[in-house]
Amino acid sequence: MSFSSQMSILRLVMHIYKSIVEGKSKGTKSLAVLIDPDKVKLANVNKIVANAIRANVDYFFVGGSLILNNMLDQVVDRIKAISEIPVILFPGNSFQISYNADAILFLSLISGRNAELLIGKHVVTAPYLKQSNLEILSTGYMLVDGGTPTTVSYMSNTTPIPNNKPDIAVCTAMAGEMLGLSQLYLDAGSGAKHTISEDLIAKVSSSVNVPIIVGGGIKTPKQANSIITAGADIIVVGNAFESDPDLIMDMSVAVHQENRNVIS
Ligand code: 1GP
Repeated sequence: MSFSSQMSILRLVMHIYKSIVEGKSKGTKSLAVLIDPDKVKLANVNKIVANAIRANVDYFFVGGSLILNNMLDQVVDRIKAISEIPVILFPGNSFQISYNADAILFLSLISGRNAELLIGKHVVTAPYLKQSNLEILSTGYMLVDGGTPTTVSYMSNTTPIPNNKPDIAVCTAMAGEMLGLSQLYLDAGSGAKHTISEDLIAKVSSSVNVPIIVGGGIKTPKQANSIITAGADIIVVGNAFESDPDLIMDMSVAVHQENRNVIS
């Protein structure tokens, strides 16, 4: 196959990344609802998805640090059955692959020094992903201290970047971009006591060109709006929506409120 045909196939396949990059270049902001198959009851998925559709949510992220109940496929299928919002896997380990999702965050834990999570697991997973139709979103995953030990820091055996050390985050982000990672995910971890500081987000955002995803501990529309204003392109919220699915609408309004001005 010629290089140009390969590139056209790549362009066809990479429609989610294309929409993320277009959003970034226009300055529009997005909201992702995180559904953790371990925490959510299947019966609640319908309500979360219905609220997300009404609120014009941009993406579903599905995954968690552990998968205890083997519900990943069922949760993905339930979402896909009732909505057209793209479903992106956010895997906590190499077992968390559902071929029925639209894309996968192919995460390299660049804030840590655990070789398995930088490249080892990827070598094992690559042939499975190659056989799938999943869009692969190479993502530099940066764990930032959210004020409490999280499952992800324990499971990954890595130390998060201190929230008050933006220089470390900036250098890590620049290195991730130079290595060719196509986006960065700054995560304080699910259930973080406090969100990633606006100062750190702003400094990272102004140091790289790739899209920035931010999550962990976001509970209020005000917090989401401050994080967006600091420079995040996509906000991820999980826990807060699991406790109160009706919060999705207000959070979506807060994230999307400037988009209308950008588009018009
Ligand atoms: C965790 O960024 C996500 O990896 C979302 O965190 O569940 O605290 O919203 P919360």
